[in-house]
Amino acid sequence: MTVDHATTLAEARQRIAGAPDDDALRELEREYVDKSGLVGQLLAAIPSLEPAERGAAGRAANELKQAVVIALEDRRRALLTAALDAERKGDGFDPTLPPPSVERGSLHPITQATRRLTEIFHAMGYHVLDGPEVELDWYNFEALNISKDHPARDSQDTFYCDEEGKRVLRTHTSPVQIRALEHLEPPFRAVAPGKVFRQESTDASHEHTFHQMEGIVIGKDISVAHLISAMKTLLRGIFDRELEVRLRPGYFPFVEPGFELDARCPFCTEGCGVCKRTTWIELLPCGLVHPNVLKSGGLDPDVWSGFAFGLGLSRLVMLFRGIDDVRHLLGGDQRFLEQF
Ligand code: FA5
Repeated sequence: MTVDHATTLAEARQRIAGAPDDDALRELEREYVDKSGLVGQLLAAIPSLEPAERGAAGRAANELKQAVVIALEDRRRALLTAALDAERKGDGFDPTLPPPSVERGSLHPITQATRRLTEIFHAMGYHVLDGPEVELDWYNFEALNISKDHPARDSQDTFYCDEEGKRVLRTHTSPVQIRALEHLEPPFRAVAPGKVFRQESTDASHEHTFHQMEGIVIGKDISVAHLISAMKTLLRGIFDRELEVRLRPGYFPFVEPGFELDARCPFCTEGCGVCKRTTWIELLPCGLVHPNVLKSGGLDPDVWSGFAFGLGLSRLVMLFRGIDDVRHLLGGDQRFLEQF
């Protein structure tokens, strides 16, 4: 196969210079440079030449290839520059400006708090459990020692899901206590974060849908001292330091005795807006698991005992983040959410 290299190169350069776009350039590249193209054919023909001619033929074919490749690159660059110039003139695009900032999402403050707290509990050996939001009346009330006519039901005004009142939107995360008792082999420790629902009029500190985190520890000879110690460890995990706690009596049918646990305000020493000038913040209700609850979960109260607590996650997040109205949390207002 013989070609006049100078003429071929001149013709290739002319065609490349006139190529209108990238597709046309790719087509010319195929025609000249690829294995099946002209240069490929020249190289493939070398073994059939006289040995004395092979070296010169190889060099000539490679020089032709190099020259065509350079011409292709030059044209590509020229087309790109022309496109940028056109764009710049057209709509003010300036490739020298930094690109517009990318809008990044973030985790909801409740999710952030849930992850932080479950990490702390996980490190203390707690299982992290989930439970259904549509719950049977048995788990939400009966098994927790709250019978049909129990006045405690009034404090947890309930959304019923059927006429017979068998299914409810869970009013607290405590039903997971019973499910944990049913499924885990004692002794065990578990927390269950999640959404709960109450049919009540809303205000800055009451929402119909909010988050709690239940905790339950079952073992032998569990006492209030264990409960206090666990809560102090939790506080150390949150605040990175020791905080004094105190118990006030509290009534919940599923614990006996029941308490409200307060912690020394982590933000002041003499009273501030967060602790309403008292130097104490209400942290959570808690207590020792009632024997009837242990029985509902299939455990013998003469052998096993335990403590339980119900952290108001939504209120804790408000406290931490300085949020003045619980309704912002699930309100879906992007201006609120963008702050986190
Ligand atoms: C209970 O729900 C119990 N199940 C907690 C418990 C668990 C007690 C285990 C003992 C042992 P209470 O109704 O107080 O208790 O709610 C617990 C927390 O949820 C409250 O301290 C508060 O922080 C939060 N909370 C209650 N109602 C609302 C509401 N409407 N909006 C936002 N947070 C609320």
